[in-house]
Order: sequence, then C-alpha cells, then structure tokens
Amino acid sequence: TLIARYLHSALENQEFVLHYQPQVHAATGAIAGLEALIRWNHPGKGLLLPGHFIAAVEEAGLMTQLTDWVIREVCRQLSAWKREGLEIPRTSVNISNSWFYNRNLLPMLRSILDEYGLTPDCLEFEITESTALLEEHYPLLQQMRDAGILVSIDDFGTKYSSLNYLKHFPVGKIKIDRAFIVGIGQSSIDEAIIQSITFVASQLGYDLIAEGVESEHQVDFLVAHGCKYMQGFLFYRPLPAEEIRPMLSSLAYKA
Ligand code: G
Ligand code: G
Ligand code: NA
Repeated sequence: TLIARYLHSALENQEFVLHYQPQVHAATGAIAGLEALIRWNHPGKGLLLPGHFIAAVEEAGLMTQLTDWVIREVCRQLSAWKREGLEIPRTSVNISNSWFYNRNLLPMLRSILDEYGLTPDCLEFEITESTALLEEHYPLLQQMRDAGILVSIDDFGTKYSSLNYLKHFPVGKIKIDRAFIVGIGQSSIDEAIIQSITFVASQLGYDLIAEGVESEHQVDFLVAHGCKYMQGFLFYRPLPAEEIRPMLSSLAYKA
C-alpha cells in the first residue's frame, strides 16, 4: 500500500507521537495509570489514528520496530516527568503478539528501564487475543510478571481464548471490552456477560478495568459489580503529553 511505503521514513523522521489516556480508580476518580496510544503525525494528512495505519505496519513487518519505539518513547516521557519531580503513573503499552518472538525481551526491557532510571512497576503491557499467544510464550509472560511488569488482557471477552489465557499465566488486569460496556442499560445479554467476567475475575483475584466508559449509568453498574478501574471519554480522552502533565501530582507535596 501507499502508506506502507512511507512507514520507514515515518519512523526515521519521528512522525509518530503518543497520546495518553488516563485510567482512573472507579471509587475516587483519581488517576491510576495511563494507556499510551499511538498517532501518526503525517506531513500531508495530519494526525492519523491507529485504525488508519496499524494494519499496514503489520503487513510491512514493522510492528516489532514500532512497538520498540513506543516502549522507548514511553520510558523517555516518564523519565522526563520524573526528573521534573512529578509522580509517574504506571503506563500501559499495546503489544502485538509478534513482538514476543525470538528475542531477549527481558534483558532488553531491563536495559531500557535502567537507561531511563525507571523501575519495572511503571510499565504495563496490554496484549489482545487477536493472535493466539503460543504456549512457548507463557514462561516469558510469567518472567515479566515476576520482574514487576504487568501484562494485562485487552478486549477481554471478544475472542475465543479469553478464559484459556487466565488458566495459563497470571495476568495483571482484565480489560472489559467497550463492546460490552456500550450495552449496559441496553442489553441484558451484555450485562450478563459483564457479570460473568466480574465473577471470574473476583474468584481468581484479578483487577478489572472497563474501557470505553461514557456514562454515569455505566459507572454505577460497573461499580456495583466490583469493577475497580475505568477508562473512557466520561473521564478523559487520549491526550498529548503536555495536557497530561498538569494532572500529575508533584512528589514534593506528598509529605
Ligand atoms: O488510539 P485509538 O483510540 O484510535 O486506538 C485504536 C486501536 O489502536 C486500539 O485498539 C489500540 O489497541 C490500537 N493501538 C493504539 N496504539 C497502539 C500501539 O502503540 N501499538 C499497537 N500495537 N496498537 C495500538
Ligand atoms: O482497545 P484499546 O484499548 O486498544 O482501545 C483504545 C481505543 O478506544 C482508542 O481508539 C480510544 O480513543 C478509544 N476510546 C477510549 N475511550 C473511549 C470511549 O469512552 N468511547 C469510545 N467510543 N472510544 C474510546
Ligand atoms: Na489497549
């Protein structure tokens, strides 16, 4: 595709930028974390959302390179905030499953964290179920978890392997897909699915985060069913780093 041809130069010319969407504690509304979401600042077309280029990135075989860039950029940003004396929230990065293949991931992550003076608890990975993770990846996921990096399951409930994942490695959070959240107050089927997810999560001791929360009614339903974290336009849209900065509390004020 046309886009694929420009991807290499886009990486080189630093045309990608990250926006950050805050994730909040349902109980207090306080910021609990951020999700990094990539945008392409295309010289001709303006700011492009991932829906316009992620598939092309995959096809061009550049996903691993792009993900490496995202992780590095998140670390650079967090470290800059930290040096300003700000409290840095755990930040999640969307990982495509091909990223897990054939590399010394853990040493690579440790060295990036070291380079930026960060600890593993500032990172979280969101994996989707869109490509089945292989059994050979489970030990690596376990090692990341042991090292302090959370690995959460995105779009939970939408793919066949959902429950199977929970059986094979300890996940960080379970992220309830927006498709079900939309149905709260509208669809008894969606509500029943959410309730079954919250039941499984509570039995296994996993935290839940709802994505795409847009109304108070959804919040009430989710809180009533034990969902601890939320993310959605009702709270915050994905925002550029400059707009996140004033929301971060200063370490100096925490006595
Ligand atoms: O940013 P937006 O809200 O339009 O996100 C659309 C989709 O693109 C989301 O499903 C998200 O998971 C995906 N996405 C956003 N940023 C990244 C990224 O850095 N890497 C990958 N692999 N997917 C991303
Ligand atoms: O599934 P994933 O986390 O990758 O999805 C992130 C995507 O969802 C981004 O495109 C983001 O802009 C979008 N998003 C985040 N919150 C909301 C919301 O409340 N409503 C809608 N419609 N989209 C949202
Ligand atoms: Na995500």
